[in-house]
Amino acid sequence: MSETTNKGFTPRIFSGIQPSGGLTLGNYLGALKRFAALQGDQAETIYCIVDLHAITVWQEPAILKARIREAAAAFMASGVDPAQSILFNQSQVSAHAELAWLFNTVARVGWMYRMTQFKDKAGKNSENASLGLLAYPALMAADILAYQATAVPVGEDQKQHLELTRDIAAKFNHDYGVNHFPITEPLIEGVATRVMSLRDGSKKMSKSDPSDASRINLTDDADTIAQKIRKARTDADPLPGSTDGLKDRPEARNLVNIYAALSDQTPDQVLARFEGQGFGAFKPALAEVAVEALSPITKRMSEYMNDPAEIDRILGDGSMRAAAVATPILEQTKDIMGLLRSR
Ligand code: AQP
Repeated sequence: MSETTNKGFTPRIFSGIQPSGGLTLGNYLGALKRFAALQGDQAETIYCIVDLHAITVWQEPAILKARIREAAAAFMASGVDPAQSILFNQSQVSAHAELAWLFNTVARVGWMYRMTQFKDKAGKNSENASLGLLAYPALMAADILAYQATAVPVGEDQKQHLELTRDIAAKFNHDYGVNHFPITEPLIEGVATRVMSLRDGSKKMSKSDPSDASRINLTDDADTIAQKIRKARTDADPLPGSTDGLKDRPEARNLVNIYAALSDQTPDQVLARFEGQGFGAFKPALAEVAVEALSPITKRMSEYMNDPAEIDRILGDGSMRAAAVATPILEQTKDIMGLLRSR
């Protein structure tokens, strides 16, 4: 691969979330909270509800539309300001799908088959998975590179897809002898880059997990949050004084990390306070912190959801601003590839 640097590219942050279910505490801590925090830094921030990704597995049309609006409400309730950032849904900006096709000709089939998310989601019957589920990472590369984004804040689970985006950018630049796409940096930071299921410490908390008890939804009320935390799987031992003592205790480590992320502390600070105490004491304290952090978000979300026309207006406006950035980059890409443009 040729040497490529990000010198000369405008610092730009892009990230997205699928409206494939109600958003969870994992999406909040791994993504939304950080999206909001990154605004106003030196980089432009562009945030997207990736509805074209969501349809790689079946979505009921009537429910999908509501989920797109609900995701927009969650972004704004978490602090993403549509005046400071570009906020839109992917299917309203056709550059994403067009660039994804161009990248389908750059990416190799073998790269796609290696993706663990494809293996997990396609399961044993992968012949019957949609072609879109296999090609998903090429669309994700297009999402990012349509804006020549230099950095992408994501949770740990998206690391492999980000590496594939970098491979596509590098191969494109090398094959066509250009420095057209940046080699995007993943921003995987903090203690909550991989929030785990409340029912199984070896599984990621996920909006499409069949068990609602496995996750905290951003729409859950205070009683539901407290009840889910009370029933969360743990072990019988008291909490240790430092994170070294959590090594072989995935469920305990997960709850301590959630507490730390919600209260902006380090896990060691949390353990210094709870050392020697059991989950009978820790869980109610965690529930309190979770309700305190999430209930203002839930309240703001429902206020936004009361005005769907305003959400649609914001997404429409964001789409036009996003297209204004992406369209010239797409056109340059076509020129580089030798595709004729005569209008
Ligand atoms: N459990 C998690 N911990 C930390 N970060 C997480 N993210 C998702 N789950 C966790 C981050 O949220 C962003 C959006 O993810 P996505 O909606 O594109 O898809 P996903 O990663 O596949 O999330 P889900 O909730 O598991 O969705 P489904 O169930 O539809 O597959 C990403 O930055 C992700 O890292």
